[in-house]
Formats: sequence, C-alpha cells, structure tokens
Amino acid sequence: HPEQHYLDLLAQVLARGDRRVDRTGVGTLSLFGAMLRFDLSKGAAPILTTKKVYWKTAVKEMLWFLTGGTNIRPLLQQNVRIWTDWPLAAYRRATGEEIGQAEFEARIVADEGFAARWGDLGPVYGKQWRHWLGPDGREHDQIAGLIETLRTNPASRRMLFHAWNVAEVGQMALPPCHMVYQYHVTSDGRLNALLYQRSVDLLLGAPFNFVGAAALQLMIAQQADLLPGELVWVGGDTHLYLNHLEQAREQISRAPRDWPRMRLVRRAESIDDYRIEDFAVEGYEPHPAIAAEVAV
Ligand code: UFP
Repeated sequence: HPEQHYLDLLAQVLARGDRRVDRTGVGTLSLFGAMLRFDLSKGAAPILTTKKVYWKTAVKEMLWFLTGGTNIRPLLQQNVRIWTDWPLAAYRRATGEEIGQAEFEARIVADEGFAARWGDLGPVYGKQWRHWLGPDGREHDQIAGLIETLRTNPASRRMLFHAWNVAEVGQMALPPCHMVYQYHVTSDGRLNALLYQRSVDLLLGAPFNFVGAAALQLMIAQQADLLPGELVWVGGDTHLYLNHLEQAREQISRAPRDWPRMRLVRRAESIDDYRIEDFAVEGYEPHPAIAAEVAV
C-alpha cells in the first residue's frame, strides 16, 4: 500500500531522528532528505487513511494560493483557520491586547479595514506564484507561464515555479515550506510533478501538503490537456515535533485502507476558475482523526 511508505517514514523519524531544539522551542526529531512517490494515474489520491485528513481545507488553501492573495480573510470566510496563528500573534505583540482567536477571526471577517491592516501574511505563496516582482517593476505570473509552456513545449526541463523569493523572505509571516514545484510530461501525455518541501511537520503539515500538491496537479493537467501521472514528494528537514510522538505511534499502529479517488467534476475555463465544488473525493473511509497541537 502506498501509504505504508509514509508510515515507514514516521517510524524512521521516531527510530533515528536527531533530537534537536527548533525555532518554535517545542523540539523535534529530525531526518534530512526523504522521498515519497504517489501514482495519481489511476485516480487514487494521497489522502491518508490512517487518520482523517480534512482534504477540503487543503484544497481550499491551494485555491487561495492560486488567487494570488496573501490575506487570511478569504480563508476565514470559508472557515479555514490554519493561517490565523501568525497574524494573531503579530496583533497581540503589536497591541498588547489579549484577544482570543475566535474574536480575532470574527473581526477579520466583519471588518475589511481591520483585515487589511492585520490579516495580511506578507508576500507569501500567492504573491510569489502569481505576482513575483522583478527588478524592473514587472510582475511575473509563474503559474500562467508554466501552463503556457506545458501546452507549447512539454519537453522543456524548465517547467517549475518557486516561492523562495530571497529578497522578500524576510517580510513573510512564514517562509515558504512547499517551495518549488517542478513538472514533467511523459511521451504518452502524463503530467508528473515533483514538490520540494524544505521543512516538513511530518504529522500535521505533510498530509496537507500531499493533498494540495495532488489537487494542483489535477488542475494543471486539465488545463494543459494532460492526464495526471506521478507525484514525487521530496522533504528537506523532515521532522516530528516532540509533542507529536504518541500520535505518530498511534498512527503507525493503524492499517492503511484503500486510497480514495479524487477527480475534477467539470472542466474549468482557466486555472483561475476552479472552486472547491469542482473537487469530488470518493471512497474516503479513514480511521478517526488524531488531535495534535501546531507548533507556531
Ligand atoms: N509546515 C509544513 N507544511 C506547510 C507549512 C508549514 O510542514 O505547508 F506551511 C511546517 C514545517 C515546520 C514549520 O515545522 O511548519 C515551519 O517552520 P520553519 O519555517 O522554521 O521551517
């Protein structure tokens, strides 16, 4: 079962991970350099079954990246709360106000001016993917460029987009983790993807990143009139936080089930035209969710 490779990686980090202090202060067990390969060609998607993964949240996040936006307001309007921690911490630091997360989120949603002032994450993924600012003041839409090259020159070895804009990393709430996506077209018209993720919260982050990358691959394949092929995932600093070890052991003890199928229910006119309702996931019968704290 393909999920076994993920479970084996969890087990390896538990067994051989280097115990170290990290930026968040929580501490991790860390391995450097990991690879997983997922075959999307038969319709199955890497949505883990050994715990419940909220796949819609991951797809909504990916659609938000594609809008080019960097403010958490549209996410909150769709009930996606995974990015709130960073603006909330910045707000508390700046104002000294002991505001709770729910109240902060409600204000972002209710008040556009408040959202503009406090809800922005800086030039994160969306900005770099769609509006990378060149030294001459010109913006580069890396996603549009990628799709154009897939259509016109699919043998190219230069089909990638990158979020690590060195000059702007310092202004980002969180420097990009899923950093480079490269694409490759086989002679029989399949779109392969390779995601390089520099830093991997293996329990909480990676399962989301798999879903986002797979959803993106389906959309890009459709736009370029290709069929989905393989998704290759490469992790740099691949870690388990020390307060996730019990959860990782629990997950390893569970038997993977058949992966669900993920497909697009309609053909969108352009890469800017997808909505969450366009994604159908069938046959997803996971084990129960496993609760764990995010390290901020
Ligand atoms: N992280 C992920 N995937 C993501 C994301 C963050 O695994 O999509 F945005 C994790 C990796 C790491 C932390 O544990 O968030 C980022 O911290 P740092 O910038 O110090 O690597």
